[in-house]
Amino acid sequence: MKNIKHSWAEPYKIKMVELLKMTSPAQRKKAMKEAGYNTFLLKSEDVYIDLLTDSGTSAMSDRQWAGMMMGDEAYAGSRNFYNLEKVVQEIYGYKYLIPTHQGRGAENILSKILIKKGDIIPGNMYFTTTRLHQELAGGKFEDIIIDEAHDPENECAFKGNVDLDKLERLIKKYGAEKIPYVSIATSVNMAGGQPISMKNLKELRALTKKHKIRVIHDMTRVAENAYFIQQREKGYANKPIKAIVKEINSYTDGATMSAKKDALVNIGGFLAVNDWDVFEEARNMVVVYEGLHTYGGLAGRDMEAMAIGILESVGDDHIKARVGQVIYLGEKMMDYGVPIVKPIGGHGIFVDAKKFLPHINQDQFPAQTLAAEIYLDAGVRTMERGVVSAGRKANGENYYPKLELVRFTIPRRVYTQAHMDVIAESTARVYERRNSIKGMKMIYEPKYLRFFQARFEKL
Ligand code: PLI
Repeated sequence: MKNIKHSWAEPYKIKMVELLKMTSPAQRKKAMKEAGYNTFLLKSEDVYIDLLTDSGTSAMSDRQWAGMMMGDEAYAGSRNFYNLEKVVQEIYGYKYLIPTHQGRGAENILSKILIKKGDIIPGNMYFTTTRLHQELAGGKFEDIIIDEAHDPENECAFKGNVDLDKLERLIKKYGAEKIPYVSIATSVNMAGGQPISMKNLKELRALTKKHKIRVIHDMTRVAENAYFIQQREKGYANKPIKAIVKEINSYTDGATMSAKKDALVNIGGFLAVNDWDVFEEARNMVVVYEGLHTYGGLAGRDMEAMAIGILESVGDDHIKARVGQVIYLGEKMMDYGVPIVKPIGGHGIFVDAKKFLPHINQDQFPAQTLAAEIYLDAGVRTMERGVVSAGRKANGENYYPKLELVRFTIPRRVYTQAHMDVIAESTARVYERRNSIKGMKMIYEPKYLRFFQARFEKL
């Protein structure tokens, strides 16, 4: 009896379903060609299992939908804003809240307020929209994540950690006055959903305090990070996710949030800060870019759904099943020999396209190619996270990231274990015929965030 394992299961049952459309290989071939071999340009109707992103794609609960009906759509002072403000203060521990339409709305406002031309913004790996807003505000991003994060095979438990020596070197080189804040993400997206440890956060806080530098937290996937701290870090095994989330935030001065991920809503985000002066400026600026400070581009009902979603997102059972499903898929892929980023991250499986397609060099877009091939096999939509996503430097040169990945992002509470089986099997089939796959060339490139709209042709 001792050896019978305790499996996790979803802490919910299904009340409503959305029917999926199956496609034929010929339909997929046509759709992919029309989409310029960019999975972002596929019509969702042509997709069977959609793993493009976990952003805005989660299933809301009956309580969240009930909350939508309680929307107070007053232009100013909506009841739902005050509910959300209370939840942000109680669950996340930040003092002042500015709602925004989504995460990048908060990044825009924060970057404009804190960054001056010529400033340096160190961070634990770039994120596409975050870095772009820092650059548009006149700043330069510097990567200070530990080297292990750039190695898909390295099994370090906290690959999202900051290398404090790298940060100290930047402070010495540029001076603390040139560094408006350290940009810190929990569950580092581009590294494969890798967590930062509490110990590292505490050390970062101590170092930045000494130099009077703020720490700004991209808390888009903070609950998933908290789960890894609970599972892996000494002293946290018996702490609830809620307490861990609050402790993480306590080492930072403010946060930008895309509530479309952890917080289980289809739209919404916010900026939250502890500093009154920054809040005052943000409250002023939000009126220009988003909407009044008590709605920031959202409907009252959206804010209510977000408030309820935040409460659900820090439930221990919720997060165990959420990350459990991701780990289930990752282990299946590894059983088939598919090369993935290890350890398995919190929001998806990141397939190592350099290892999968070693015969395609980075100028021929191995990850973009692989994402197209995965779709062609069974209609599973994934996304490139490699040289296309990395974009170009200010001088026009391509960034060449070490990581060339295809992201299989799992929406929360949407797909079943059987879907995970289908995904792993489809990927294994593509892996079997990997030697016959050829690279691509880019035939259209937009100026900003090119991965969204670029078009390709097969070589
Ligand atoms: O998509 P937004 O504007 O709500 O959020 C931007 C954003 C900020 N930070 C991080 C870590 C993100 O992952 C993020 C958005 N991510 C998307 C859309 C994704 O597919 O991962």
